[in-house]
Amino acid sequence: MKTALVTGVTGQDGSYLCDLLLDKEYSVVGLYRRSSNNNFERIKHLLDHPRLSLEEFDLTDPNGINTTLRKHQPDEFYNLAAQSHVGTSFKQPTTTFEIDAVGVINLLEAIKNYSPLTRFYQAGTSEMFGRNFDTKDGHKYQSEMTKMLPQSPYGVAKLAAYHMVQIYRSAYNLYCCCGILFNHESPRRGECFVTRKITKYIGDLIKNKNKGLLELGNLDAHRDWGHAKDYVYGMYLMLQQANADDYVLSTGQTHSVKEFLIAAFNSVDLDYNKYTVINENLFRPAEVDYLRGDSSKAREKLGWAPTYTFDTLVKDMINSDCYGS
Ligand code: NAP
Ligand code: G4F
Repeated sequence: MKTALVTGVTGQDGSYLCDLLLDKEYSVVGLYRRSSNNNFERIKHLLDHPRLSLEEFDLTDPNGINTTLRKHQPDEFYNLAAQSHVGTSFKQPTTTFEIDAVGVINLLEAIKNYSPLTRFYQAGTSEMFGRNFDTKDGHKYQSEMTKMLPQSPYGVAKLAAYHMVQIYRSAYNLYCCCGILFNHESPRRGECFVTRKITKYIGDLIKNKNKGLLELGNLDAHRDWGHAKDYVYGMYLMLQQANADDYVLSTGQTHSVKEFLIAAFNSVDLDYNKYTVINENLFRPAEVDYLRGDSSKAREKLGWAPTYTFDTLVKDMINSDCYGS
């Protein structure tokens, strides 16, 4: 039986990846950081699973990381933990860098020293491209070949980690991959991210729980939104190949925040204009305006393809927040 360690097990992707790995008969160790009210909401359906165990772990603690790697020497290690909110990274740049960049060095060192056969996945992001894009047939897109020019402390930290993964792969011959994942959402998405903020608001509205208007920032930014379930499958595939490499996962479609807002409100026959207000404080000091990924490499080499469209993603989130299904 294969063993996998998953950091960020309390987060959106960590929870879906656990579902997938347990379905594939792995023994999974979910790594979580201690808090005053350990919140296992997203994995509550798995807490009694005989092949899932949970252990305390913090990416900023090298000693604990060394102990964890030495103890388990897993077949696969998925690093999904991060300070993952771009807006917060402007307010907490040092913490973000400590977790998202130095934390990855801590992991790579532990794997090199104590478990060099472990296959390692690092959660990279389209935020690393920042404002940059390439153009093909008049369309803007980002691929593995697009130059990365991050626009946020989060993007810079993730780019540092991406380069460290490449260095440990070439210098020490470790099997380590970086997924360059475009935005992916789901009913388990954190409520501080714009898609879930919108669908949660609509759910509360339907249930007569809302007190005020929905405050939003920049509605003009474009994102390539997929479903987290599809994307964790791509992570898994990256660690099953003959050779380690880096891959973009994306749908290839892009929509503005305003388009998501309209689609979500339309799906319950409501007019978003009546319920939303722009709050300038929610604009970021620097913005990534346009993301649309070209995932040809993953489609060709991994056989990966998204199964959800923009419309079925919106529907899944709305159904969950409004009707609990
Ligand atoms: P998420 O829901 O915000 O989950 C982040 C996880 O990291 C949480 O479990 C959190 O624990 C944990 N964490 C934070 N700091 C930690 C630390 N110092 N030590 C150990 N654990 C820590 O994020 P997600 O959406 O699942 O994303 C998963 C990964 O993919 C992240 O690395 C993110 O940056 C990256 N990514 C996400 C997307 C996307 O669209 N979702 C796209 C590209 C890349 P708590 O529960 O205690 O907070
Ligand atoms: O939902 P967001 O916070 O996602 P963002 O910044 O694109 O980051 C997410 O995707 C990245 C991949 O590209 C991940 F690496 C990262 O971890 C995270 O999962 O914001 C999306 C857009 C932005 O342009 C933001 O300015 O929505 C805009 N927006 C407008 N109003 C808002 C709001 N974002 C948030 N969070 N809250 C608002 O009220």
